Amino acid sequence: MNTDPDTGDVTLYFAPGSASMLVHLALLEIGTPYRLVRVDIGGDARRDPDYLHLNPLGVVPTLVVDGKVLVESAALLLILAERYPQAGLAPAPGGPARDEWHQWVVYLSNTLAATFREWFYPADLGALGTDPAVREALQRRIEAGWDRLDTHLAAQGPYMLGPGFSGLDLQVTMLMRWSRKMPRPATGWPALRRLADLVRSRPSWKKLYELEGLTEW
Ligand SMILES: N[C@@H](CCC(=O)N[C@@H](CS)C(=O)NCC(=O)O)C(=O)O
Repeated sequence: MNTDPDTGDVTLYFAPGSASMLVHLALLEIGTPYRLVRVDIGGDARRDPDYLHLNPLGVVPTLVVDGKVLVESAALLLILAERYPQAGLAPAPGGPARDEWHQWVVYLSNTLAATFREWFYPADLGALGTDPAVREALQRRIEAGWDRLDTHLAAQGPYMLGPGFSGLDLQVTMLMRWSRKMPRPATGWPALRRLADLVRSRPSWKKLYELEGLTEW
């Protein structure tokens, strides 16, 4: 772990380009000070007892807010959007788009992101994980997600909630990025491509690339 000494009362444990990217982007959009701690999810550092104490699954992200340990990237987006309403990551409670906000955050997390987890971590599925038929099924499920999102965006975009940006657009674009080396990357769907271009032109995206040392889309 590398620790940035510039601390705030928000600390994000992250790995470049991983699920922590959503939380990091949200923090950059919010503009609140935060401390960044890099976790080596490929090596032994992931099993660092101090980190496992924070997050028993040893995965990223973990967010510590005022001493409270919080996990699950989509939940962290909901938590941050509620804690910092002025950032406009979510539509206001009671407003017309609030239900859609909840619906999409959960869909993206429990369908698309969960399938990506099995795509990137075949061992989660035991011996079946590397079975070509299973790989193919996972690929098709991810592509079905792009179909669904692209249809939605073509009809109601350019952003997930219509004319205005929200945290959902960060979530979708992070997932799209994960598909870049797949046989059919998400940028092949036109309305998704348009959304990714909008999100990639935001200062938060550019800053994240700088801070996490990312280069390729
Ligand atoms: N559902 C969790 C998934 C977190 C997750 O699987 N993170 C991956 C990186 S994208 C990780 O830490 N992998 C390391 C490992 O499983 O060993 C979330 O969204 O926060």
